[in-house]
Amino acid sequence: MNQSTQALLTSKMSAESLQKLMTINNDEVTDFVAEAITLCEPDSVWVGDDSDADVAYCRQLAIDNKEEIPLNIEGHTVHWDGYFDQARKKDVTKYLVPEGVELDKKLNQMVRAEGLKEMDDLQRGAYRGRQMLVRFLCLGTTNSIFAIPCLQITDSAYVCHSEDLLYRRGYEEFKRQSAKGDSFEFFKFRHATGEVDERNTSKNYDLNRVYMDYTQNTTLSVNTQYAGNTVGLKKLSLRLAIRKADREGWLAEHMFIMRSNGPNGRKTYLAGAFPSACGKTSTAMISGENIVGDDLAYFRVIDGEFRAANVENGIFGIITDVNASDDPVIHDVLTKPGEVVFGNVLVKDGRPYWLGMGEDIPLAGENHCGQWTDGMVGPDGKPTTCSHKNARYTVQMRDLKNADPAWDTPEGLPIGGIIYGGRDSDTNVPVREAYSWEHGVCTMGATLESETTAATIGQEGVRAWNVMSNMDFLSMSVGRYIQNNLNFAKEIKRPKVFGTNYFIKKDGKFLNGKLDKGVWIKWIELRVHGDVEALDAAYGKIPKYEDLKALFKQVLNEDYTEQAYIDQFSIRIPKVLAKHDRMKAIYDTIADTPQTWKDEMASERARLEKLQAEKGDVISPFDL
Ligand code: GTP
Ligand code: SPV
Ligand code: MN
Repeated sequence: MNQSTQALLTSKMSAESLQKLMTINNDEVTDFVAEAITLCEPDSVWVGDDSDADVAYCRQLAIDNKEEIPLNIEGHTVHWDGYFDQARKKDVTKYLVPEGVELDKKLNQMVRAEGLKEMDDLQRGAYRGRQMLVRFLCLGTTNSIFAIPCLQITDSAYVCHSEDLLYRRGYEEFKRQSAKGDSFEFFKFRHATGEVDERNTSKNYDLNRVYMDYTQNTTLSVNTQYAGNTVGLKKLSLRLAIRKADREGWLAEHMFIMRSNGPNGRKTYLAGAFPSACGKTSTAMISGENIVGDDLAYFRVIDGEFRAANVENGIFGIITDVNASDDPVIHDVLTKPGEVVFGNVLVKDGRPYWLGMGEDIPLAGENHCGQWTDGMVGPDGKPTTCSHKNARYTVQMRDLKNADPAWDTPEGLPIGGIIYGGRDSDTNVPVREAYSWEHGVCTMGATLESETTAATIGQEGVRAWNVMSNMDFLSMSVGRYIQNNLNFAKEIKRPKVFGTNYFIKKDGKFLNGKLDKGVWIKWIELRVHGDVEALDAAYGKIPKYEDLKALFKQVLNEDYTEQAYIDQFSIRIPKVLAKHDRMKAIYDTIADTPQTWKDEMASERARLEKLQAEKGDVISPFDL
């Protein structure tokens, strides 16, 4: 370290903080810290390690700073994001690309030098009068093949506190990797709160920016509080991880991982990709099954096996509709003492309330609008609700009673099935199985469509293509990403692939209850092991009536009628073909669409057209 850097660090931090930084002894770390000090001009700098005392410091600071307000129950706090900052904002989220480079026409990108200049201007002096916090964390289990060390710089204690709940501590990991001598790869995040109002929400939200400088494994964000834009290890890191995985031959996915419990104590691990707010947490939390992770999964081949690890250490989950009968485990955590951060719920007399909680909700209180009363119109002229639809909670895995005891295994868990699902009101059956890995990846993963939700800003309910539910986080060309998925399991025993749709409707009403997914998962578990037969529906294999009837009885103690089966599992060939047309139109514009994708789609179309010629447009599953 040169003398001026040394002088800069010494002038801003305590001897203790400096010592922590020096112990890591890595120039890239020191430079990133020094650069942030020079640019953002904090009053002081605090460096944290893995000690409980440092974790407690951030937690308390979030309360002292009023970024989190304590609630009545011990350990519970609420955090506010601004009215316009309730979700990820896609139009200001961009990749910074070197001049002349194009990642993919479908990705939001800008010239790196321009983006860096804009970000520097927005973050310059942003820490004045504030403390800069430096934290070391880890994606995946530390000291494992999945581990990616991460360095977070921010002036938000809420960001640090969230990361302490959601990720593994990483200071010792940095020390360990640093001690090996060679430089090692880690991710770096610099977030600046920017100017805030009395509720600690950004005044200059129109200047919210989230930029990925992937050439430096760095992300930069400013003028936002919503965790999806600020917590570096969540979606910001996913965008970097997808590129790292591409370089190293593994996969970084927007997926839950769960253990489904089969007959005779059999344990089957499943992973599933559903776009934001389409059921990952709800699936991983199904009663009687066990959660491994609910949002981010890394896949690696280890000793010839397809293995998956939860990248995270907690859940940043949607609170809407969480209630005692549908989600007993989460509901329990949210109503008992223990560490919980609520975001953008309604608070009245120190108690949180939210949409779909199954209780009477006060007609006034404090929420994402500020002081709120029922019937109030928001600053955008739109009607408001008691809590935001994308209101969330943050909790740790260790507090979940249904966490699989093996969830944190350093070598990950063996995957038997992969599931792709989206919000689809009129096309796909609730569950079907692909004929092969290639068929599944191409016709279920790469063609995933979903109706947009409140997890991103913009109109809801618009059908949008969302490849593997990773479209928002894709940081390279679509064709290459699909090819990587195809290649990944080439040489090994492949998981079976399934497509689900929890959201099929008839006459505007959902055909399934929220708990029905428990039945689809049990059917998937049985199919992974070939325990039940299935019917060929030309675009995959679907369950037989008698198997579902038995499973509905076993899982939900419900009688599943033939009519329900017909309504849910009829093959709507014109709708499926229309989807083929939409996909063809998209993939025709992609230069590097894999040949396998074209072949799989062409043979599926031929099978569907043949079935249509034989049996008509809409085919009852009893006629297959
Ligand atoms: P992210 O955290 O944004 O990645 O979302 P997620 O995929 O984990 O979604 P989550 O499971 O939290 O579900 C989001 C919303 O979908 C919740 O408000 C649920 O009530 C609703 N939902 C989940 N499953 C079902 C279902 O089977 N049917 C219906 N109609 N709604 C569901
Ligand atoms: C999602 O939007 O997919 C989430 C929440 O899981 S966040 O990424 O934090 O916005
Ligand atoms: Mn997500």
